[in-house]
Amino acid sequence: MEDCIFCKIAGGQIPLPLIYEDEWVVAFNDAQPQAPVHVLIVPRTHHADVGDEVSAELASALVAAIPKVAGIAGVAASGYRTIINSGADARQSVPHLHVHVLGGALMTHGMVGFA
Ligand code: DGP
Repeated sequence: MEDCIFCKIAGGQIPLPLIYEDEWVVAFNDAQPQAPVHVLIVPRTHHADVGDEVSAELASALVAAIPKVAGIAGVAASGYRTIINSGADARQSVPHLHVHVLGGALMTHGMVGFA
């Protein structure tokens, strides 16, 4: 999709070092990391959020990429959290479906903070 930053990264128009890539997704470091490890897994095709229709193959590939990325990032054994933000209350800032993979340090018990 034109003017979508993640489409441009996934399509190579904005070159970034990729941590992982396959037929369905690319993964790269978040530009504003919120953990020692903070990787984004992004479908190559444009979907606004997790409520947008995706094929079973893409859904499967997106989930399958999570442990692969965690392994490459070195947090598979220590543990990691995955987050998919959707919409305004979740403060989704890039309207292209993506999975955050966060880890590298012990997290607090609470999963969310409210404004
Ligand atoms: P979300 O709030 O779930 O939409 O998260 C979007 C994330 O994307 C946010 O943590 C910052 C990151 N981000 C936005 N633009 C870029 C970019 O151009 N490059 C990279 N590496 N990350 C980006």
